[in-house]
Amino acid sequence: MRIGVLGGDGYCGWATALYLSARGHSVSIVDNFARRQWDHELGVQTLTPIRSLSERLKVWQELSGRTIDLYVGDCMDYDFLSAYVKSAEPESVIHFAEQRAAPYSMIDRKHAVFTQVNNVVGTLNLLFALRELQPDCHLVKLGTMGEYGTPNIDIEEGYITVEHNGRKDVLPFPKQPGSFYHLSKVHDSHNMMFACKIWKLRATDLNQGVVYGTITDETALDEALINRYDYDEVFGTVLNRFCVQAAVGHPLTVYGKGGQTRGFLDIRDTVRCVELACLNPAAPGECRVFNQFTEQFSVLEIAKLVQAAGHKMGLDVTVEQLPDPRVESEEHYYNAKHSKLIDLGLKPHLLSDSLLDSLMNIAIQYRDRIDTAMFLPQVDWRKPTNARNLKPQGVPVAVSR
Ligand code: NAD
Ligand code: USQ
Repeated sequence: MRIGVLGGDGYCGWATALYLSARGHSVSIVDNFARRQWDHELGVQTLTPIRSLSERLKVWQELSGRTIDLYVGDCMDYDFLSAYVKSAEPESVIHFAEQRAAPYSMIDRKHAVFTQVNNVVGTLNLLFALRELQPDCHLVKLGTMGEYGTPNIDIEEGYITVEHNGRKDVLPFPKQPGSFYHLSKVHDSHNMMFACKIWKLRATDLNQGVVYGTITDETALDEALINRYDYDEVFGTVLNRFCVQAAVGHPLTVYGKGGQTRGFLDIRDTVRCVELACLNPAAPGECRVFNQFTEQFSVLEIAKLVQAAGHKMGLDVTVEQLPDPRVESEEHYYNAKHSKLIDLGLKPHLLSDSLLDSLMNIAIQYRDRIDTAMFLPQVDWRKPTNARNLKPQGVPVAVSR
């Protein structure tokens, strides 16, 4: 299959591009390297020393004999994106290319506006490019479990049957997202549903949970193929952060009561889920939703698992409950359905001690690159952030750290 991976230089996108290429698909990557610039802007870096994309692709070709085509450009630029679709003629396009950190979108007005424009306009451009040039192409779009928020009822996969005043309908599940980033995904979902309805496009919205892990079979082949491992307060996700904190003896930073419950999955399952969606496309006019996670945990449960794994490795791991910088329910009901990908054949990698050990061992291997100043939260949902070097975009600042 000809598959486009938009955002193929990022954490999920890089692992996915290699996985699909290894399975014989003809893969092309689109990326504008915005993510590498955001790292520069925030003064952070991934724990793992990632190489330039051109070097990664060269090494992959040498090792696998397979070529991945690269298109460098911005999804917000319609001329570029439509030229890409025309040239690559993808049968499936996997859209990862968005600003994906909730804290980044909550820094201040500029970052909120940037996040929503980047994400919503990129997806809209893609919908228009597919309609114009490749209407049968299956759009596989990364959404997020955070679109639903934490309602006091079970969460369905995208749609819910509602009975009201004696009438019944199947409607989109109510959305109560918790950041301007998560809101951008809700806006995308609505635009996709509408485009599928009026133009008979085919789309799958993958409402993914929090991803953990860094190693996949392909990225493990050579250090030049190593994937990102973010642990900073803006882009680092909770389990990855806790493993790095444990490795250097920093208290695990549980926000608030720690009862925040989320769906989680191993990055090895991210790549497989995306492949399953591509191999089993939506029908023309269908906008289906899969909840893409394998297990649910509270933040405190995650901290206890990391603490236990650390103790087994002889590490002194403590847990510190910090005031929650976010506005979110710290204790709540949570039961989200997630059977559609299992029905298509997903065999989940469940969170294991060996995975936690390996994440901590990677942290120990690259401990010279760990900056503990990246652990404590600075972005506050309640007010604009002026701390550290998190300044509005485009305003030159002298950084001293
Ligand atoms: P990432 O930041 O590592 O990668 C995103 C990539 O997209 C980057 O390489 C970036 O340069 C590129 N990009 C962003 N905007 C672009 C634009 N306008 N034009 C071209 N390229 C652009 O993020 P990730 O963790 O790989 O996440 C990928 C997708 O999966 C995102 O849409 C995210 O919302 C979703 N997701 C991620 C997680 C997670 O835990 N990482 C969980 C659920 C959903
Ligand atoms: N948290 C802590 N301590 C930390 C970091 C986070 O307690 O040091 C808490 C947060 O307050 C939150 C939970 O852990 O309650 C998850 O936070 P996170 O930063 O791991 O994840 P989140 O902000 O939700 O975003 C990540 C990805 C995003 C994706 C989302 C999936 O960055 O792209 O959409 O996970 S979901 O959470 O299902 O919406």
